[in-house]
Amino acid sequence: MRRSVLGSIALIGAVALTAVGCASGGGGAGAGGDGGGGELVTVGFAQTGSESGWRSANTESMQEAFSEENGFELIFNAADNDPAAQISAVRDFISRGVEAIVIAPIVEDGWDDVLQEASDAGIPVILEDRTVSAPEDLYASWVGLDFKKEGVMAGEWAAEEFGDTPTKMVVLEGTTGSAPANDRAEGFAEAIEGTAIETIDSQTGDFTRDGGKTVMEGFLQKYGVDGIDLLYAHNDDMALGAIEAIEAAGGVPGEDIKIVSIDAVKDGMQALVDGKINFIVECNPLLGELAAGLVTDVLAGETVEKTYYVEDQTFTQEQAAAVIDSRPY
Ligand code: GYE
Repeated sequence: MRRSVLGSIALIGAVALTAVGCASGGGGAGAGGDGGGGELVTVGFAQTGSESGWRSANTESMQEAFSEENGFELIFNAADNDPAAQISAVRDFISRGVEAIVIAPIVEDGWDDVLQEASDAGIPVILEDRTVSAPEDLYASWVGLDFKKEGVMAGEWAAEEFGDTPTKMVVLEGTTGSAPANDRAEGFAEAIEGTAIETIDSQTGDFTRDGGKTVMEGFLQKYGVDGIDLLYAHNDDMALGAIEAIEAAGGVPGEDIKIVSIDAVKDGMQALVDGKINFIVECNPLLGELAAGLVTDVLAGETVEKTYYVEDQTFTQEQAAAVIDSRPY
């Protein structure tokens, strides 16, 4: 936990410095390292797709931070959750000779070759949001959230809530092979170890509302509303889809079936306030400024850390009601 706080403080410091540098440089990118003169720094950003409310907020945050006003020309690609298409987009950025590449990797595996190609071409890569399994020296830095800790926090709530009471749980997993799906599953499992919570089924809903709804319909057909006590959804959107399925099956979400999810996007927080979700662990999508600060620093030849964790918090129904109107996403 200490590491996360220090990491984000250090990074916020770096971003603040960068902003000062830009302002005194007369609006030029400053960080491009190619003599500047007001030229924009060309950055390719390979986004996962547009699967969730979290993703929309993340895309917006990135587009705002990598704006022309801030000295960047952003080439944006959203791969529709297709790992091969995302790798092609990165190859395209390399062949266009962008100055830096930012990636939100859909899945953890399969990055070694293309990261090596970027490295051979002398183009630094910054990862945001999700992590990769490739060796660390193939990218400059990563900024994102501690997904395992998010899973632990969700699991601790469930352990506290159900403890020794025999509990039948279903799980809506995120995209198979993605870092948040892997780590949120691992963290939750650790936290509920030794409790009477039993996972009766677990399938991917691909982080989408439709996916969550369809998979939950299947669970309900198989076990019935009465056969499920708890749903753990790896993100709010899948929980929201599941809520529709539970209501259509005549159940009361948040009562007949308790729900814990991760993200804390607006619609999720509203469902929590309405009592349809019981607990949410936050996952902050506002990573744009931090990613842009890293790109600037790396291009300026500054030393940066390999990993920067942004801190998350948790929300009960009362806590959500108190903050929902003041949250930016
Ligand atoms: O939780 C989910 C999105 O990678 C942390 O991706 C991100 C996850 C987020 O689709 O809603």
